[in-house]
Amino acid sequence: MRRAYFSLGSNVGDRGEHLAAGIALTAGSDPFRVSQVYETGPVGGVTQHDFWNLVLEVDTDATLRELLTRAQAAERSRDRVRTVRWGPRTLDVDVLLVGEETSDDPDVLVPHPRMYERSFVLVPLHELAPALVSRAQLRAGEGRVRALGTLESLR
Ligand code: PH2
Ligand code: MG
Ligand code: MG
Repeated sequence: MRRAYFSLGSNVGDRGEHLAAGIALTAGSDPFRVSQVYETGPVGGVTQHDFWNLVLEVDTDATLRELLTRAQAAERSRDRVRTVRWGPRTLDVDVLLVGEETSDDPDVLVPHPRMYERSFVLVPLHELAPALVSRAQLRAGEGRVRALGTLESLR
């Protein structure tokens, strides 16, 4: 059993509904916790709507491949269309960390190679697991982030 962390984001359509479906499909029947929802400015140079982002923590025996398959099934269930890299999307589910595991598989790099640059990942991850994000890392993160409250309170 180990603890896995995922970053979920949405900036097209009903963001709360997409995130709720993403949590359910990514966690499966494993125990999980979620951060608050954060409204975040788009990072990466593409002009687009603000995102809702959160971090999902799952205690699991699933392999990294199985977790990736769940994350991709969650994205497909929301009719995610891949057009512009880093562009608008109904649902993005990225694997951040899986216990102590590292992966250099190009399909799923773990730890996520950009997670420590992005406030929309660092702030909710720090909320759930303060020991995993240092103050210096929090300060170095890029992008505007504002806590909105729990997903349930927004739906
Ligand atoms: N995802 C990206 C690119 N930029 N910006 C915000 N605020 N939130 C995201 O989830 C996001 C992004 C690529 O996956
Ligand atoms: Mg992403
Ligand atoms: Mg992604």
